[in-house]
Amino acid sequence: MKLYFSPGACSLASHIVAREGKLDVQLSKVTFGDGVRTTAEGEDFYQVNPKGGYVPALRLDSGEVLAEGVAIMQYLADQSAEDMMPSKGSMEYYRELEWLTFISSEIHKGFSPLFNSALPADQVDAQKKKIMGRLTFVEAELGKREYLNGDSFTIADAYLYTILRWSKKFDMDLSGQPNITAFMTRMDAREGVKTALQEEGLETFGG
Ligand SMILES: N[C@@H](CCC(=O)N[C@@H](CS)C(=O)NCC(=O)O)C(=O)O
Repeated sequence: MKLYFSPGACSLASHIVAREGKLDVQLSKVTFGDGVRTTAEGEDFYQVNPKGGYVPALRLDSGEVLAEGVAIMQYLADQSAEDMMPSKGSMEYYRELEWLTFISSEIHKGFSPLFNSALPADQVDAQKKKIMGRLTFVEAELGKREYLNGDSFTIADAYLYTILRWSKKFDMDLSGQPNITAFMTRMDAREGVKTALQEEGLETFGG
């Protein structure tokens, strides 16, 4: 399998799942240029992911390409012998889907407008306030357990960690959320996380 990624982007979550799952996944770095996106192998990335040339995308051994981080992470978890996803049909499974959807639509896509450097300052402030509001719920939940869906790592943790790394880039202070901060530290220490960060040339959240 080959994972198309951009360093520190949301594709890091799929990368972490691949490494936590001890899977044989090769990497292909996508370079974002002006109207051009090229893979490490020189392919036109818009052809690899025709939905819009965004990362992550996973090329399966069959040659087929799977896109959308939430689908990729679940696919990788299913390929792995590591337990990173609750059993289908259990209540924990639906909780996992609840977390993945919440992170995708409420947190990940809450951050997305901030990457537009032309966004007016009042909208930047409003967007940050909205994200911090969503994090109030996450903070309370992480006070009850070590990871989002229990006391062991699941794919939703990789996703939350990846997105919350962006808080530093946008000067959002998480120190008032001790449970979230402890979660980030816990994630920083995981072997799969350290490997994925090192392969993307990134520092841990704690630095
Ligand atoms: N719906 C996609 C969105 C992925 C996404 O937002 N990717 C960003 C990086 S974090 C990207 O490649 N953005 C470039 C673009 O949208 O043109 C998913 O959940 O996987």
